[in-house]
Amino acid sequence: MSANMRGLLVFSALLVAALSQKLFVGDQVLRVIASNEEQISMLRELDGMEHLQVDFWRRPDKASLPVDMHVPFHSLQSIKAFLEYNRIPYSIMLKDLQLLLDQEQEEMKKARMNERSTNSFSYSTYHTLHEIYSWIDNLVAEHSDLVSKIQIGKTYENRPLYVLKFSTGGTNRPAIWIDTGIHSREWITQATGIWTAKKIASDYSKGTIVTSILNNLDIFMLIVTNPDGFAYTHSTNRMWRKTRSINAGSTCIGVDPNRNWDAGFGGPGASKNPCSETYHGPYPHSEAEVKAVADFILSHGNVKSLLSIHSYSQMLMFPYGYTNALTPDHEELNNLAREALTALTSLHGTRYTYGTTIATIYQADGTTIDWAYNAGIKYSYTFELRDTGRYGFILPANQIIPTAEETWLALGKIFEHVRDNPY
Ligand code: 0X9
Ligand code: ZN
Repeated sequence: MSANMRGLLVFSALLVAALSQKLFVGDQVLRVIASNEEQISMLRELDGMEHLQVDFWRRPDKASLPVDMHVPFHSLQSIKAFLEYNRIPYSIMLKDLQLLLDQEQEEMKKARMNERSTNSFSYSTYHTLHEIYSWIDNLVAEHSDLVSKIQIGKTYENRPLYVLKFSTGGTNRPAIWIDTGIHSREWITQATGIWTAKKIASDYSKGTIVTSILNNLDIFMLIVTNPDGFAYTHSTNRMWRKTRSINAGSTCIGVDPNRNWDAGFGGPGASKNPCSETYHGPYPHSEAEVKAVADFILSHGNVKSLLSIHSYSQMLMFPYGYTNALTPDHEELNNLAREALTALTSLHGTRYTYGTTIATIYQADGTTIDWAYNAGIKYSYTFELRDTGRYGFILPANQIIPTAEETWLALGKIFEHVRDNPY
């Protein structure tokens, strides 16, 4: 092939990418350390300012906690000038977001192969919605005595929402609910969900803790909780977080599905601005995805634990996020979190912080676990998986298995506690 032709091919490959995928060439992620409340409020004012397009990877809350912001190339100069002028210290966490995304794409391409059974599936790769949905069908076919698929509703764009049910019988046994990927760009969470589901299915017959768990409890897993957003992260914008619903009176798309629940809805730990990444939506459960989960859980009526998996920050949190008030179960939830994390850390030394959402990360209103707790589901936790910011949402695929393995140890402690403490 001539050099000319090769050049043309490279050029057209770039063109194809440019036509569909949003590019992040020269975009940076800055880690900002505000030193007082005034600086925190200045950072907050950047949220949802449409021309700057600052995307908070970790939101401003208390001074001294780092704030991570993804700044597009076109506003990098003004943001840096703004920070320097106001003497807000920062460091560059990611120098060029697109370089990382290119690497991620390369790795996904390399791994394409035979995925016709859940044994040949590549658990150390990220996958598309289509691939995950066929993997779900394979898992159900291979373990039809244990695993079934339930469609609990449809998304805004009419995609099916599929829940995996792990059950060895009984009628409406007490249950554990796990959702991953409610924020679509948190790819490590769906990948961890896939590994976990396979682990549950293949461990059952081996006489492990899974056996005793499933002899007492059912497990429900919603691996792609936000399919519209997830499809969009693959087709168009890798950094998409929200749903894909249209907002009346705004050109900005989507609602934050982790601000849309009926628990402290609309408070200051969410945004009223449809252009913000934490927009709470017009009313509680306005999002089809949120409503489908809430309706399913309420109609089930016997869910005892809800585990909602996010990334990143390495945190394990429990209610509340919308108020500083402690729940009556605070001690028990706190002790169980500590025990779960001791197990998690024992595998690879990964360190987590834990506590209530509001004390650990920031005030967040209308979140899944606060709704669940108020609905009577005592053991409600949110995980923020790896890492603490080196790669943030673009966690390299070679960390999927170690992340899933360590998380599994924490999940096991929670499962056992739920099994041994019926209520
Ligand atoms: O802001 C959020 O929604 C969560 N962080 S994330 O980076 N994954 O977006 C933290 C909120 C705490 N989550 C729950 N209480 N469910
Ligand atoms: Zn999240």
